[in-house]
Amino acid sequence: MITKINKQQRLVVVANRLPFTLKHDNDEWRVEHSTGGLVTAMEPLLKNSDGIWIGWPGDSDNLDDPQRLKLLDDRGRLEGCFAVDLSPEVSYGFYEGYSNQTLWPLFHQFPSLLKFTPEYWHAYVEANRCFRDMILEHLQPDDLIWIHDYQLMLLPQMLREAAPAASIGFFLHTPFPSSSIFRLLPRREEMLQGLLGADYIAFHTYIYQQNFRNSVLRILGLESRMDSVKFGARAVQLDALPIGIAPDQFTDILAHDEETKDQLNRLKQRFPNRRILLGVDRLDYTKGIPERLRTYRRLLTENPDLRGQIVLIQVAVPSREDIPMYKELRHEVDELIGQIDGEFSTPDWTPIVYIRRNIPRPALVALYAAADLAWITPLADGLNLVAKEYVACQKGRAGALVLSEFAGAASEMGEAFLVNPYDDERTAEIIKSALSQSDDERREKMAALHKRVVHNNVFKWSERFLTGLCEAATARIENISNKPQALPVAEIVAAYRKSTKRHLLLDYDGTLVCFSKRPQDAVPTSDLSPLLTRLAADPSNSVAIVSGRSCADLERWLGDIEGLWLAAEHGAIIRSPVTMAWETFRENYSDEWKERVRPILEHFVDRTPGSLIEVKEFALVWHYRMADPVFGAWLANELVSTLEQLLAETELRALHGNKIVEVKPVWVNKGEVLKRLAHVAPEPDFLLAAGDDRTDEDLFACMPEDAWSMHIGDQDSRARFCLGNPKDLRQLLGRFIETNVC
Ligand code: ADQ
Repeated sequence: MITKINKQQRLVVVANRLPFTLKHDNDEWRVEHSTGGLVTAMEPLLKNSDGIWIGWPGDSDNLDDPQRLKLLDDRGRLEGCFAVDLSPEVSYGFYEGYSNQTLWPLFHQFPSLLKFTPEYWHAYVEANRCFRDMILEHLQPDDLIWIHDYQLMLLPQMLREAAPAASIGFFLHTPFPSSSIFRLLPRREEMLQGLLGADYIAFHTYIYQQNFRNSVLRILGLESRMDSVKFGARAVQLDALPIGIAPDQFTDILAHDEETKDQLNRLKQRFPNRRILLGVDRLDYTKGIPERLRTYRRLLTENPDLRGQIVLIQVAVPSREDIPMYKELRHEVDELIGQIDGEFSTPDWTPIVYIRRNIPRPALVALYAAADLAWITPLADGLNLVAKEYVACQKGRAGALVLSEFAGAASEMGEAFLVNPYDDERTAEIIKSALSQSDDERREKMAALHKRVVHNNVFKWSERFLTGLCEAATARIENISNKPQALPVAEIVAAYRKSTKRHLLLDYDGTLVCFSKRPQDAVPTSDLSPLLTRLAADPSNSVAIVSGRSCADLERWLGDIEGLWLAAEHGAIIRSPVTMAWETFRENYSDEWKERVRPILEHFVDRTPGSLIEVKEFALVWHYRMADPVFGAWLANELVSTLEQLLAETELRALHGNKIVEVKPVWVNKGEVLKRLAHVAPEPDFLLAAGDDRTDEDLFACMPEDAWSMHIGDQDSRARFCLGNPKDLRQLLGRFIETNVC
């Protein structure tokens, strides 16, 4: 199903950079327009929806200069571009610091280059806050917010807190690394939680999406489906959506621009009978430029016949030059090129032409069209647009695309010559064989690539993203209307006060007290026993603790409270405050089934380090909270299906709960406790049940429609109402007693 984007909705693009940079020279301020892929994709969308763009203008000095402010003000009014100003300290720590010395190396699998200082982190948080504030200043109710890239990963959750109803999408342009790399990141939990504020998160490739799911599981303990992850009450949709280019912007230049035609001719004249190999990159260590140069040296060393026959044109645009690593890279590249040119040059041939600057689009297009082979071998790259730009300019031509298998683009460009850039020997062989293939063979591959690049263009990409975002935001809104409503506290207190025959059924863990890492540590809080004592002492009340715990636990913690009903093991066994004896509903219950089931669970314990069996009177439970989460969940599914076959046509059921698989008779059900109380004290005029987990849903399902069923926490539930946490519930119970007293 394709949801059409509502034309009334305005698009708010949020990216680290605005589509222009502010420049200050000779006491004059001016704007320099950017022409990257993002600008190309977003500009038509913004025009169509009267949208706005929020970003950093690229300068941090003289922020209050009136001429500068006037210029920015004009951009806001006339073009809908609003600048987030950052002080020099914040912008350095945010951009050069945490973004580009912590996140960038780690996301590109260079953990040894990761640098972290708490000051960088604080600047990153502060910058994300500044972006949030600017968005809030301009936000309108139906806006679609599209946040871009790794610099703004905290922003979705910051916005969600400030504007809970906002439609928020996030696209990551870099790779998302495997969880074993991601876990090295200082402040990794905050980063994942920050992202999960979005309704919709998209990556370039399916692998990055799976890496993200894995990190969310291993670091936050959240299980997910292939395309969504549950975060609190919301489902966050996930997608793999490789960005495209605007092919016409390249082919039109090639077909009509005189300067381009001229440059193409000049290139042919300059290199007659020589094959052109082309590298185009930002000067970044992820792009694999030194590795490429070393491979080129090997190619020339091992193939003397190629000398004089080929030339490598390497275009590299300097970037992030305030970071020491980038300066070192520049020197390394300069040095390698000097060595290779020195070693192989002849009076009429230089093996490498090195252009270290940004070149205008017409010149770039001429190079793409002239190149016999594009050598695009990043060591890691989110996608790589250069590969697609080259293909766009090779329509009907016989160029060869040599592409690193570590560029995200490789997953869509199977007809390319795929290489591992770390293996210079094999890469050199593949380059040689690509050059020696017939034109027809190469043309055929290029035609297939070209078709896909044209089809999966940047406009399709943005349309798919916005469709995904709209669907995710709509699903969230529909979901909210089916959810329990916030408990009307004054109303329930008044109802309690008016009533004379009350039933209160309260779960224990996660409802009256918070969870602890070890179950034995979840002891009652100091206020709980006095509270329950006073509630149970009221002759109008029947108060029952309805828990999955054993009789022994409940007795140890709450057994001395007079008048309190205790229901252990999900209501399978109940202690009446009158007889003080534990009773079960079933007579003639036999637990000989445990002998059949237990060996199966033991087999799974043997296979799963960290898992264990808990033996209860009415249940056997396999716990895997301490096991590897992926392996544990996988085996849990296998265990449930094994048990389902074994237990078919018996009164036993296997349930996959929160890091557990529990086997118990089907009649063991918290709803039974309700019947039991009704038997002892029929027709209550105030009925309350509070719980937080799946087993409490059985109880909620048995409650009359007008009863006070309440879910503790904000997840989905059959309960009518929800309440924040155990402390809120204890406070509510406290208010019952006060009102009763006065
Ligand atoms: P980048 O790391 O910048 O982008 P890439 O996708 O290759 O990498 O885009 C580079 C762009 O700069 C291309 O459009 C190219 O034409 C241009 N360019 C490069 N060198 C140039 C030069 N010397 N002169 C002029 N133009 C030059 C990030 C991620 C990528 C992801 C993109 C888009 O790192 O993996 O593909 O975003 O999501």
